[in-house]
Amino acid sequence: GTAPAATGSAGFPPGFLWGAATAAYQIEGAAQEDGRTPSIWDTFSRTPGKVLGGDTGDVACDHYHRFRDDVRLMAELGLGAYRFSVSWPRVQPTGRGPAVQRGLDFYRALVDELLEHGITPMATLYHWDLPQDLETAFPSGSSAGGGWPERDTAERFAEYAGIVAGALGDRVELWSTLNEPWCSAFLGYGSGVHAPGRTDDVAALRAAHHLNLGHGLAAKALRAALPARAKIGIALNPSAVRPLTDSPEDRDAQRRIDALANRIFSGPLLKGAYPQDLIADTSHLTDWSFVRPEDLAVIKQPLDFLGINYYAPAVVSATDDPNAPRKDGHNSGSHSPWPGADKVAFHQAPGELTAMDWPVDPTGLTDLLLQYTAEAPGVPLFVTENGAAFEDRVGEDGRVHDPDRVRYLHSHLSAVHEAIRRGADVRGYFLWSLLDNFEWAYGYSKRFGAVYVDYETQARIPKSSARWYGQAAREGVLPPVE
Ligand code: PNW
Repeated sequence: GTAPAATGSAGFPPGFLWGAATAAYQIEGAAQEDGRTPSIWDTFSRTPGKVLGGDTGDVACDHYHRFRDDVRLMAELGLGAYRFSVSWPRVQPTGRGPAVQRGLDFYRALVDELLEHGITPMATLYHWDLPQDLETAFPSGSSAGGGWPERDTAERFAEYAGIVAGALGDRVELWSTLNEPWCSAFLGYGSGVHAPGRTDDVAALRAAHHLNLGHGLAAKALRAALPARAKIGIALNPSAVRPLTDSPEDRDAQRRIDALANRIFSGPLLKGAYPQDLIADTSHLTDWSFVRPEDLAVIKQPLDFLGINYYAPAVVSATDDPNAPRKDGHNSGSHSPWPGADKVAFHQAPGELTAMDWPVDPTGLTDLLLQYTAEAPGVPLFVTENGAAFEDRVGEDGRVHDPDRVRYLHSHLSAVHEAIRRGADVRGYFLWSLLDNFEWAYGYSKRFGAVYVDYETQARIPKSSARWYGQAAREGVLPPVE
């Protein structure tokens, strides 16, 4: 066409945020300091056989003690924004009752340090570290346990949101309630490869609903406690799911996974209803009576932004083989994370693979940004996570050279640019991750950082990708790749 693009061919929109992301349990360490009590991830990682190498987040990147150095490093690299998460058991140890001031003080000090360096903070309230007591010490004494399958957890989450808003509301403008509720529900309670490690299809569906409800209640609590300028959103990990062939069977497999990966969240969040096909697909498991009609209006809070986390697309087909892979390798437990989708097989998408065996395919990111632009008209988007693990090594010269990651970042930022050119309102991008860190069930074996961490010495070594990304952040234009 002849209409001028909103941005130049190389430039990103003015004000575009160039950030990096982390999560509390993955970097902080200090697991038993200043009144913090165990989260479900402390318990899970200390359970033999759950995390590769028996790794835990007890020390992680020791960020709790080194945050000033880490912020200075971000500033030196030229980052404009930083997405971190607040550890619930650090600020409200049992998930109920009074807050711990020392826990809140840590986040106030972190935010002050960011603001002094001109770095915009985005606070995430929940990145998977549920206070263990909310999972175990459930008041009704239900033998199955509490946690996200129970309504009480959504209510507790809103109370905790109000506490954090009270402590940080004068200095943080960007707020995100949940990170990737799909993972919390379906990896935590379905396949069991994440904490708390339960394998119960109905618990997973109940968890998805109570995460949605928790988001809605927390968004209301934030809105009530925060100044009018605050921006409130959620970070999803929608799946760019593609059918293996154009056959009606494979298209139906795609529809089922789209319902369980995407529309189970976007339906209630954006339209105020669960998809009818999802309810039908799972009717042999549950009648969904845990959804109260009044919940739907609570969940459909106005969103100031939607966060999209993207790593790789998925390819699915119909199958009658009960042993067909249920997810592309990386998160397969013995139990499928897709309740009611027994006849769907997952395939490795073509292309180069990262160290997670996830294919490199930036087109899925453009597709998702345009899809959510259509589904949530007028709602600005952020890429709240994107990045890749590769086999990084410190060279003889003491440097870490990671051209694979530079190429990954270049192609995915180009995909964001392409989505903006085609009409998506993308306000920023957060690289996952600032630092190598505790990669959940993979422990420290997978390195996603732009900055290398030597876990013996806690030395931080910016990889070549950190330099490359810092230049992009400073100039607002993608530097060339080797
Ligand atoms: C996201 N999956 O996790 C998280 O938000 C980060 O904490 C994490 O480190 C990062 O992506 C890299 O894994 C995911 O199995 C974990 O589909 C697993 C899946 C998706 C996202």
